[in-house]
Amino acid sequence: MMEHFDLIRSAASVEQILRICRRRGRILIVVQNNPDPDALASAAILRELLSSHLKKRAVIGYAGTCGRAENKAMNRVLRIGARRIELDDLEAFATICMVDTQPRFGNNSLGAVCHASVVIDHHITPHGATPEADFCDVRPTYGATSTILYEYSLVSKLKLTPPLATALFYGIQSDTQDLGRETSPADMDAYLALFAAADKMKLAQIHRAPVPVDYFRVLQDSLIGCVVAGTTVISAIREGFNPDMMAGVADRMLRLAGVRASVCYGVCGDTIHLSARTVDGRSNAARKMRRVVRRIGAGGGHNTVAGGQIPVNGDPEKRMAIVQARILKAFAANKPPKPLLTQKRTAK
Ligand SMILES: [Mn+2]
Repeated sequence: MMEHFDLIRSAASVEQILRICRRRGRILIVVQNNPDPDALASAAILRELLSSHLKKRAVIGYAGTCGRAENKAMNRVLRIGARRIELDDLEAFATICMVDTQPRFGNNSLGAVCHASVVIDHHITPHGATPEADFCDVRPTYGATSTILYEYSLVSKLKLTPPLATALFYGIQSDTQDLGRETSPADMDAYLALFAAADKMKLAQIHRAPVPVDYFRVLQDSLIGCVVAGTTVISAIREGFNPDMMAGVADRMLRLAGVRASVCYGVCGDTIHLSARTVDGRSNAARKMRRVVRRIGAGGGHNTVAGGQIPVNGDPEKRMAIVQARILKAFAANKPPKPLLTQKRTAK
């Protein structure tokens, strides 16, 4: 059952992490600006590990918002307690750990202003580099950082309470889309082992979390502005009150028959957030995403899942037009875009 895990590596990692975090001072576990379930679960397990082995209570923090309804529910229902951290708060922490993100990633603005002691992640570090940290455990073949943390729990004999098992299960489930995307054998082993221990009632509360009316407003907006170019579907959102919505829309639109790639971008505050999904890994979503954001933003990801951020810097409409043109160029090789729905756009 556990033959797919890299327990030797995990045991060495746990030893290093505990050695680094043992020093005096408070510990901050940094997740993405808009933390996803994989990040929240990974952070919760790391905090538990530090608490049980070092008797130190770490804070889980992010610089943006925990906006997606399911993620909010997860944070609350499973008592993860991740909270917003201001840049000024960073001084209070002696040791900074990062999970499911890396110091120079665009999805995490804390990394640019502090030194990370520990990085645990499954995203590729661009240009074949290693993250700038005292210690890192980066496994790009894994479908979820949660799987790495599950291995840590095994090698450190950490008892997983039902909420922690539920968090890890949901982290793997959502990052791999129920093992259907970018999944390694280790993810499958972890998922199966955790399924038995997960609290199904709490999982249901998370999966079916109530959504605000803005959710439907964004959905409508995404359909009205949607175009299909070749086998790529592109959705645009003018007021995307929460960056997580772009990923949800990109996922949803990938289901359109005949489509091989789905990109959604939208303005959220002073940033255009992008999310891309492809049907298979050969099209390399991350590389195309990096082409879209080149010199005007940041982005990356995996073969079939990618994300990016571009500062608005002026007129959002103009910027969106530029972004749309770049997406077309990178993902649809200048195929002419056609509106998805023929109905007339209703005046706002
Ligand atoms: Mn992840």
